[in-house]
Amino acid sequence: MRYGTLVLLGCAGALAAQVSPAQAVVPLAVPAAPLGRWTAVPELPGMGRPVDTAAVAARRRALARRIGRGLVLIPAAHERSLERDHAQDNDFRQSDTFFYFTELEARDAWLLLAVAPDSAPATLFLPRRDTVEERWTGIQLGPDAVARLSGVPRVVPVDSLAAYLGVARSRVAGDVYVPLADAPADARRAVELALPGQAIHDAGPLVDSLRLIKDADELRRMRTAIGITVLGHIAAIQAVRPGMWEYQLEAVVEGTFRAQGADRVGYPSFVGSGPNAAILHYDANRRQVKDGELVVIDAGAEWGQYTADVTRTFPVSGRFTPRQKAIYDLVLATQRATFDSVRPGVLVSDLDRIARAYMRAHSGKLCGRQMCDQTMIHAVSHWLGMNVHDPGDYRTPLAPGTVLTLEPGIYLPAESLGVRIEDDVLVTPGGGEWLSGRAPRTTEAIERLAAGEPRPP
Ligand SMILES: [Mn+2]
Repeated sequence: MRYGTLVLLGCAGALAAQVSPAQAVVPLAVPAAPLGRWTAVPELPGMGRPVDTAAVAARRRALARRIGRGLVLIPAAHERSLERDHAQDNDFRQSDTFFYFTELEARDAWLLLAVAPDSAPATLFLPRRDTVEERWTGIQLGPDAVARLSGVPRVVPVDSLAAYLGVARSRVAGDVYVPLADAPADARRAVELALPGQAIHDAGPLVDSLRLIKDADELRRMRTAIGITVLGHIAAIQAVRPGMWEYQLEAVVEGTFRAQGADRVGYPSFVGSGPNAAILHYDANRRQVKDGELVVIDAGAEWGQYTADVTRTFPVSGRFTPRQKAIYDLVLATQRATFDSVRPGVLVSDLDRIARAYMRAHSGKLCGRQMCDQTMIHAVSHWLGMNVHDPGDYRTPLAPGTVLTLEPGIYLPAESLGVRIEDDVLVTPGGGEWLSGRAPRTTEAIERLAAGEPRPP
């Protein structure tokens, strides 16, 4: 993607004071009226979660380095509508891009980065607190709390955003970046109205490329989400009995997620038994599980905006049949062979090829006339992060800090049999690290867990 020539932006008011003195910045007069004043509403101490201010500042600097010069505008998410959207368990989830650069869960906010070659001061634009609304939905993050949490000292009311941008536009012609795919539908229009005729570039690919390498704070969040997820899978393996309903297993998994502090599920939980185990994205979860069948559970908790993506397959009876174990062990060995190839420099397409080659070489007559890899109609891996299918160019070689899934499967609908094993793997300098390895993975470990025996450490 080409970004063309980037021209310096203007910086408004106190924003300009944050730009290095070496920069030739035209001071911009911001109209007084639209700025207004915050209403003096007391803020609850400790509102919002702690922000790793050093991490988010480093991410903003990394984006600024990629851009060189320009204005970056990143909108927060809107509240969802209970009537018009499928809000389900939450009526708000922050935009991933806004969260990446702020770690704030403020709604309807904007982040502005005024990017010059050696500085990129940030300004947060925040909705005014609405004390009437707060009686319905709770105390909102106000400017003091946001400045304290975020480490961004410049917090101004969002209704002054257009004035800020308009003044900048009147003084300096500069290109503007907005993460178009990860922005509310009306965000582009808002920028166009504030800056008529302004070329708007998509910041998405740049942001996505940064998000591919997880920093220490992101990995802490992912380890938390994955740790919670492992407990949910363990609880389901312990709970399953013939005659249960798939939704009851779903309740065990998701109940454990919530009991352990998950914010929500990272994606709809898949609980497929018997014939449903061979359907890839079955999430109705309405069937009664029967003795002798396998259950596939693909479920991940979200914590702190980051999600896990883990799949376990286990027998309703607590014991694998020889046939189920044979299929299971080929999937498991395929996953191990693929994991052994994880290291910096490798491509996801290499892993897919390695998985399929291994499965094919060891198929024998296990899957009848076809080779077992022919039943694996999905990719063996994808990026993981804030989104279960995290964005990012799949031509990017693995590097330390990349997190991806490894999820081979064999699906035999004619036998009402499906097996998928999915784990989350961190790429390290020397190879890979199983992040979800504490969820039992061998047939022996699963049978021990189902039998109520303590798991080996
Ligand atoms: Mn997956």
